[in-house]
Amino acid sequence: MKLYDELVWRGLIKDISSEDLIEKLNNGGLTFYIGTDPTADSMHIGHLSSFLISKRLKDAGHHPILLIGGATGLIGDPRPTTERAMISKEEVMHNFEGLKKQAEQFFGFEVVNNYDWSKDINFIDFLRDYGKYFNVNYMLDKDIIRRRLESGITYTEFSYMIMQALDFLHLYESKGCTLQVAGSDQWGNMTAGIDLIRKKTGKEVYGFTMPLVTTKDGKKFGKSEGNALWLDKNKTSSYQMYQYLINVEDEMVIDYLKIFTFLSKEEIENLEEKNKKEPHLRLAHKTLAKEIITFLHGEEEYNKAVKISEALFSGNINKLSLEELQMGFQDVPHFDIIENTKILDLLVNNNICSSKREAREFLNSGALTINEQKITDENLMVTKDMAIEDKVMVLRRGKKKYYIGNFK
Ligand code: 545
Repeated sequence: MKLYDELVWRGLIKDISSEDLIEKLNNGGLTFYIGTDPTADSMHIGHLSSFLISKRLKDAGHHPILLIGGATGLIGDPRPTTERAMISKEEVMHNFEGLKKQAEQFFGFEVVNNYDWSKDINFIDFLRDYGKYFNVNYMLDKDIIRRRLESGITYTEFSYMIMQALDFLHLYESKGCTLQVAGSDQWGNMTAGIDLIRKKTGKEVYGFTMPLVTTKDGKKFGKSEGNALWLDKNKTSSYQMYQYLINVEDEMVIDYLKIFTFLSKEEIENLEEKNKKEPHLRLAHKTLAKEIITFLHGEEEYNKAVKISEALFSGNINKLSLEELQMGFQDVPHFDIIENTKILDLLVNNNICSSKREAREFLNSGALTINEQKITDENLMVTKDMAIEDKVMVLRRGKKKYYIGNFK
């Protein structure tokens, strides 16, 4: 299958600037870029979908450049809704370093920083050499800008598209970059660059966008309880990533396999068949989790996530290492334990039970376990030798309510 047809099949093409790009994509050899602003020091799953396209293009013989916006990050790309809070220069530089490290770790792409060329443009030259090519009506006609006129947009954010446009011009003139790739929210900024290059050089460059990845009801993909799914495993563990991916909506799992994995059309269609016949095996979900976590963090991390998930599901946590335990129970309530605390005090003081009476009820009914051992003695004194490696105690109340006690 030709590259363009594969991108269409995978649902990765939303807008394309010219039909001429189709043959150019299929022929290979284009230098292209994708940009991201350093709004955080780690990428999240929202970056992954668009950056994986860059890997698909690279594998098809094109040359990727990853731009991290050390300059545009100081200005703020206007959102359809509200003005962004300005980020300090120190924070932008800190975030830049974090993203650069990840870009090299996950993709190995050439990384450029638009601060390197933007910092040398003085205010008058900006207005004369670039601003002169932007008619205000043209700028107001961009969808996101138009939607901001009611709530208000500052001159700073209004100027952003000129900065992104001059990036494309700079990369075109300095590196022969003739294609920009982005998610669909970037169409206005992208076409601003295409138009600037045409006006300044008479040359045609190209862009295409991909649809933003959503859930079945159109919500942003990759938000779990309001938190982003970070690609930094110290922010979002492979276990948390696994839990999210294994539970994506059944109706969406095949689409996500197309977007987030390098499995072939045949492999994905086979999975679709198996998924229909034996949905309870959740083979498509497990494959999605395996492909993404293995790509990001390696097979060992994936196996760890599966091991923790199975141990928690079956309830026998004793085969988990201390590190696996802490990863698995990262999101449950934690508290410190002082040696020789009476169990009734421990249960009430840490809000596991609401009163000593309730604690006695749970103890008598065998509803409380420490490291999966039922505890029933209300006079029990909690000691380190009851903990895993004298450090960690997993308390479970009822079927699924877990708590982690740490001996200091
Ligand atoms: C700056 C200068 C350029 C070219 C591009 C840029 C960045 C661009 C932008 N991109 C988005 C972004 O988001 C940060 C949070 C993580 C998603 O703002 N003006 O920086 C997103 N981009 C990836 C995709 C996107 C886009 O990083 O393009 O559509 C999200 O999938 O929103 O010369």
